[in-house]
Amino acid sequence: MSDRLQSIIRAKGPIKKIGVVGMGYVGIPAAVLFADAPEFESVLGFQRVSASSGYKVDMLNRGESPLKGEEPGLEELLGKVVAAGRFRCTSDFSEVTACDAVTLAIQTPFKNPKDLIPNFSALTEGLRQVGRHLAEGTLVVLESTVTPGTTAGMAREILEEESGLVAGEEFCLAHAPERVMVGRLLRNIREHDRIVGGIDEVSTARAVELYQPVLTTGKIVPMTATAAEVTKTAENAFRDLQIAAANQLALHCEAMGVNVYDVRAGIDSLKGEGITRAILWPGAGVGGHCLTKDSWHLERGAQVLGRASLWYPHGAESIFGVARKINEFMPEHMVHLTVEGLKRVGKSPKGAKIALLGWAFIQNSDDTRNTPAEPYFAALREAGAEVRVHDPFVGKYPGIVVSHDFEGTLAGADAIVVFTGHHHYASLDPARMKELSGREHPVIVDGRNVVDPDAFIRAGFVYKGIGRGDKNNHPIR
Ligand code: SAJ
Repeated sequence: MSDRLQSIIRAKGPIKKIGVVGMGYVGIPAAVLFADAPEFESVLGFQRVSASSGYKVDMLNRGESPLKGEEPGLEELLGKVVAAGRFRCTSDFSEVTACDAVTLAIQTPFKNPKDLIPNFSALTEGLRQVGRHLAEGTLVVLESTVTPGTTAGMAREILEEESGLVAGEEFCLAHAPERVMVGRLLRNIREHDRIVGGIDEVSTARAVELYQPVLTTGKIVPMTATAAEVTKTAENAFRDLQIAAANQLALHCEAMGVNVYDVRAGIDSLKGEGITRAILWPGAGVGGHCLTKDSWHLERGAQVLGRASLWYPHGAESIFGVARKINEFMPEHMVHLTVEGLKRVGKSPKGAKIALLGWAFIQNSDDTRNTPAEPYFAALREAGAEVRVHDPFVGKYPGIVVSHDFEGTLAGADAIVVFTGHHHYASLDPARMKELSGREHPVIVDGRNVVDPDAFIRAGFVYKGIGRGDKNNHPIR
């Protein structure tokens, strides 16, 4: 515990002015919630004037949210705090000096999913900007998802280098990972428990002071900065692992001629004190910007921070890495099911017309980040098929024509493949779809358990479904 930092904080008094760097879907709700808390005086939103995001500064200062999609309560709250003069957006980072606390909510994608090297360039730039104008006694908090070791490592080094101040002695430093989800940004910040981890106890206490006022039902969960980084990456790695376990079980059930959904219901029936199975759902793959990268952040953290070499039983690969491989295999398996289905009616993918239903990575959303449909689309195109994409929520996607014309997409289709569980696909009519396809035995590949196999088999379809070992070799009607 640094007495020096403790006395600096005491002399500075309670947090009043807050800066939030990065006006995105993490920073904006955080900023307006801080601005609405009576414990604080004012909030500055910092946004660099980049080609892609510079427009947000004026938009936010007009009280308009630049975020797409429905975010209950956000626009009203933004208008309220702007009108009250409690929130302002700026691109002038020199105003950081006046802040008692500064949070950084800057995205940390992978340069490309193949090499799994995080792209920290935007975060690094934000840290340099904050460091250059950092005043003694300020609390700096990273909210971005980072590789464990980053806060007490790279972030600390940059802030100290730029400010000439010493973290833990002259300023506070912490990690408080965001748990926002599109469509419930404000609710998640208020209601989810908040992991808050400082590089030392004074920093943790100062960060608790910052976040406590914005929580309603959420509780603060204090720990060290590195433990907070591990928590964030691991909570998503565990979800990815659970999904991978369901996917591996589905593949086994296909091999054993069993319906994985019967097995899933059976496993789920085991209940009682202290018993958990939490079996999730098998499917066509795992997309999004969380689960596809956080396991690799966790692995990298273990490698970077792990002082001794990592020990796995008999040199085995990390279970989180294996889980990623299984989930990334599922789109390949969808290709396999499509090819097998076509083969049953004497066709090959070459020259086949495929109707791909669903491009968004998650049901009833337009979010397409890391969609598992993309590797499927590329593989089938590579095999010489014509793939037409339908998605009622997705407007456009680079290099892909996404149609909203369901019947047009199905016209002449040799195979119809469900990739996303949009509610539009929950009540598909086999007779109508067969008619639209114009084929005697069209193939239906169900990646999200949305169709009734028997209804489609009776209508003359060749059915293939993830985990449907009980149906995948049915006699063709
Ligand atoms: N998926 C499955 N089977 C499942 C659940 C999901 O295949 O049983 C697939 C989805 O189709 C999608 C991908 O996994 O392609 C991710 O789905 P998700 O429900 O995990 O949604 P995300 O990626 O938006 O995850 C976010 C995360 N939230 C944050 O990082 C703050 C995650 O921690 C949450 O658990 C998740 O939302 C949630 O529960 O909604």
